[in-house]
Amino acid sequence: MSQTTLKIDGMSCGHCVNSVKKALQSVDGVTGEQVAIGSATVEYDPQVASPEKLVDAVRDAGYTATPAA
Ligand SMILES: [Cu+2]
Repeated sequence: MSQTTLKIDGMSCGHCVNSVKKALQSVDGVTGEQVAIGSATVEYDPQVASPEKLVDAVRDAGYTATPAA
């Protein structure tokens, strides 16, 4: 398993946290995520998912994600 942290812009409340959580959970290969306002830490199977896919999923949900490296 790999773990990455994303910086997320555009989140302001618990609703945003839930939206981002759902978006991350919808990505194949994601096995766990901790989401707070402004950031998310995601555990994923690197054979299936990638930081790029996580960023895309968050972007589709309407937020701006940047890998925090
Ligand atoms: Cu919100």
